[in-house]
Amino acid sequence: MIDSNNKDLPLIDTEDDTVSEHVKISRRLFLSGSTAMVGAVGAIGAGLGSIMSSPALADSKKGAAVHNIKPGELDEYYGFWSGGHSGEVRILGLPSMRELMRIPVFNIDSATGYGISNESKEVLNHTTHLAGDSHHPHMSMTDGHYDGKYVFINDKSNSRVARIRCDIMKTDKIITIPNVQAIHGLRVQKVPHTKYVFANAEFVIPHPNDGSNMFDESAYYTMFSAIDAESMTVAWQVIVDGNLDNTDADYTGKYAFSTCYNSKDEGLDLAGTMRNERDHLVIFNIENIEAAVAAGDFQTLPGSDVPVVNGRKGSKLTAYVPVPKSPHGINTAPDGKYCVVNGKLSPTVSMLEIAKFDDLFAGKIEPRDTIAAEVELGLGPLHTAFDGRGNAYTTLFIDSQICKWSVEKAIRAYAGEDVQYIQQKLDVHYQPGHNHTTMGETRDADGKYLISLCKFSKDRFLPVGPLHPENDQLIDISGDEMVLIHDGPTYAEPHDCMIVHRSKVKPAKLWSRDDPYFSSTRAMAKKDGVTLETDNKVIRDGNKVRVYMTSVAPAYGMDKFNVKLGDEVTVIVTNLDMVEDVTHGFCMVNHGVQIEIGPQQTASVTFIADKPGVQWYYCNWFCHALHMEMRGRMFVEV
Ligand code: CUK
Ligand code: CUA
Repeated sequence: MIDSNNKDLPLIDTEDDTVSEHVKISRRLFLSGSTAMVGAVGAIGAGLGSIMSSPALADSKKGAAVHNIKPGELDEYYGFWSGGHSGEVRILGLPSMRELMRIPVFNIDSATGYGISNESKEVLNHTTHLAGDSHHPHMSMTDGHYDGKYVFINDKSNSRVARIRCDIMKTDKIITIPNVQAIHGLRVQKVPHTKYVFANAEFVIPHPNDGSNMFDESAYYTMFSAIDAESMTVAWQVIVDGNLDNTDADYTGKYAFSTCYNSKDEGLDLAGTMRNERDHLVIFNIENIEAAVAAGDFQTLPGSDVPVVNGRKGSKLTAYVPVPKSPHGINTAPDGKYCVVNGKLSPTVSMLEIAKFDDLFAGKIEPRDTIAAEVELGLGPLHTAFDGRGNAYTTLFIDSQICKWSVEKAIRAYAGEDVQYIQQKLDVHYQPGHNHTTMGETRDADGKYLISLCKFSKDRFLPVGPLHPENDQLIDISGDEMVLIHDGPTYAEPHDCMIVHRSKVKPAKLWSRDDPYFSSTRAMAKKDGVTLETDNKVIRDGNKVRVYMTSVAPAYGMDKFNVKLGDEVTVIVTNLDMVEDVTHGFCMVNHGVQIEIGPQQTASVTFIADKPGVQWYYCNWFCHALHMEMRGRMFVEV
């Protein structure tokens, strides 16, 4: 998002006393506030008169895509939504926009016991923070197609990357990226398969960051990281010049690229980061980087053994292509020919021809020779999506519009031909960041729907207090003309989403009894001589008590057990139900203990028995007509 640069700038005219009357705020008023913001940012609105009006398409054909999915019918697509600073990931069905599931990732979740159960604490590495700022969910790929295996997501606020297993739809690994602060841009290697997850760290910090050189800004830098997708360890890091923002990869497997602002390192304040007329796209040559690491041409930094290579300007591992002002989104077209850099503080997007990158690294051409087109679209271009039919869709944050444009015509216009490359501008409500087409980040872009993730909903929904939902709008792009078909309120800024055809995802209906998610718990039971599937037993080990029980709706295998005041109690529940959708819970009243136990799952939770007497526990997931009766007593002896 535009976070670090524009957060202090007013988006609405607060002097106007009609502003507080929520439902009366007109789009016109909203936009006049935005215009003030343009002025504050700088003279970026100049010379745009010719493209500010929407070219109407007299003979346009509207698409036939629908939003309405009848009760009992299933959606065609899974949408994986970032939960922004809620720290979670959400699954929506498209086109209905129904929310299907929430996956806690960096946050605590009392419904599933994520952050409470021992298994989830292991995922969270026991020490990491139960807060997060998730931005970019991306599914693993094979040969440029989604493979339905994992979804990866970053946490900007605690510099982490998480992996979600798409069979159980649970977070199974989280790592903290060393040597950097604020992991923002994240994408996967598309070809030949997702060996690496690429992650940008946004903020520059001094090295070493031990307090010895805080004020020496020449010692500041940030890094690009490649994470091994299977082992979830950092394979290597690349030092760059400037601040990294977003990233994407190509369809050959050779290159990844990141938008990079403040690349002359001119400033750490708002004015400084916006000073350059041109910033950069940094291209990472994966083969060259791997070769440098293999040859031992790297350093390590204190506290980590990750190989760190030098990719500053002039290095053969990277190339810096100058592009207009504070580029933000970077998006590879599904045909693999171009990547589009979105100017943010410039009305332009730049298209780079990926086939020329080999020559660039061979020194045969200059960086700017890779530019296939650089065209003006409107104010505040942030992200671009593709329909697989040669059209691109760019969000215009300041204009509150989606601009649909022809890739081929943009190239011709840039070459000097008098051709209108803008096909249509559609008002969205309001201030869009990312936008996404169905399957549009893969070779399989099918051009059916476009999602516009709008940062402000303003007057679009019933007011719910000073905090408003965002507005995720569904747009039919199956015809020649974009048609807005649904407003979807969402909570806490989903920066990004991705839309996957349902044929690509095969979630499990029951847990597998040997699922690695609870392998540590199984190992503990084995040590205790307990068979999880049959035993109901209390094991005492000093002041540690392990209570093993089964559950079959509507009863726990044990409706009472005894402990002593002050014991550390671990309750391990194995759900023997084989019926899809019969999930049990375990909640110990007054102890902050709540966990989910899905069908055929084992889950455990540890707490201190710090209250004497009778302590009731009960099942908190509705499982049976006698669900309310699924309960028991812990007797705490003094
Ligand atoms: S970012 Cu928020 S609108 Cu974090 Cu992908 Cu562009
Ligand atoms: Cu078991 Cu409700």
